[in-house]
Amino acid sequence: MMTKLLLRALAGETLPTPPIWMMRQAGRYLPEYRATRAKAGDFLSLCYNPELAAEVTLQPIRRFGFDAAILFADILLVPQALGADLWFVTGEGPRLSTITDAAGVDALKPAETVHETLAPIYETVRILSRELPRDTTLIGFAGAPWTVATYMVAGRGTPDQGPAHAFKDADRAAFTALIQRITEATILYLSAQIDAGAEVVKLFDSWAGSLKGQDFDDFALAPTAQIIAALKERHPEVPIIAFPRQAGERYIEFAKATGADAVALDNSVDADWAAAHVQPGGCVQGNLDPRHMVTGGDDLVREAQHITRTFAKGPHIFNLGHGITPDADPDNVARMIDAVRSV
Ligand code: 1CP
Repeated sequence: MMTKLLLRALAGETLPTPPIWMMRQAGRYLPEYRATRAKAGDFLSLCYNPELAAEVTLQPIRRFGFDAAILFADILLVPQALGADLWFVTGEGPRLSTITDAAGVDALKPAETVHETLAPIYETVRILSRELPRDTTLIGFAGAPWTVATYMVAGRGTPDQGPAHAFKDADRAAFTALIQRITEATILYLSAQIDAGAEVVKLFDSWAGSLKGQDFDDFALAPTAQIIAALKERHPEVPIIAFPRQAGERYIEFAKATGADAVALDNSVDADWAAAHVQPGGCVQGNLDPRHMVTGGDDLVREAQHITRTFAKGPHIFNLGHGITPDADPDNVARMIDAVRSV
């Protein structure tokens, strides 16, 4: 019998208490994470060190008893595996070599070679699938192609994804080839995570909200649907969560159009609207504003319980609408979990 709460919600079951986990639950707001990271050296060394990456994945499980653990890695490891240079500037964020034209896309490595770089990540997954508590579900992940492409084109995070839009508008065929290369690499990467023991996978399309109309169809929906179809063919039993952040109205069609088992709602989405229009299409995840993890208090409890009650009539996974921030107070995380479980 299937007992893990996260898997039951993803199978469409309406539960008395939703499973809970949190985006970026392993991270800088936790003193034990900061200590392990200091031991690893820099962020990328931590990602590629299976023992230490497994350790930081387990830290929030030990401290809070979440229903799911998410593999510790980063969406930008796939560009690196495809041949991009990647480094992290302390206090600023990731930097990559840029790709701005067809020649840059052609120079990328073939998708089949990504395992050479990503093998340590599969080892992290294997360690976790041995060491996690029996009731905790292991989530693997990757960035969705559009979001990954925005970093590969600009070489960094951008407020409006301007460089990726400029490339797409200047040479749609070359940009489509870039999306296709990332799509193929992502299928191989996620499939290997599943072979290593990931029980669920999630696709992070953090910048989906800047795509409109046909661009949303071509670069958010279509590649996500292609990845999901390929994974379902190889691993029909593994549920997939899609996170088309800031997709707005387009959340309504997203699960059906892509084959995702659940959609993760960002915190700009009104819970009552999503319960009426998105949840009838399947399981939803979300969507507490991460700022409550900083400010706490009665507002945190009220809002966490409002979300829990609003989604109680259908399958729901409690989560934040985006990642927890480094200035969050760990005590507020415990308060949030108590609030949800006492509804
Ligand atoms: O200094 C540090 O220790 C690094 C901070 C950090 C962490 C903890 C980065 C750099 N990545 C991560 C881990 C991470 N990233 C996980 C691990 C699992 C967990 O959730 O606990 C996951 C799932 C991600 C995914 C990720 N990386 C996304 C998608 C989700 C989102 O937040 O929108 C994105 C956009 C990235 C890129 C990235 N990596 C790191 C940073 C600071 C960024 C954002 C850069 C930017 O846009 O400027």
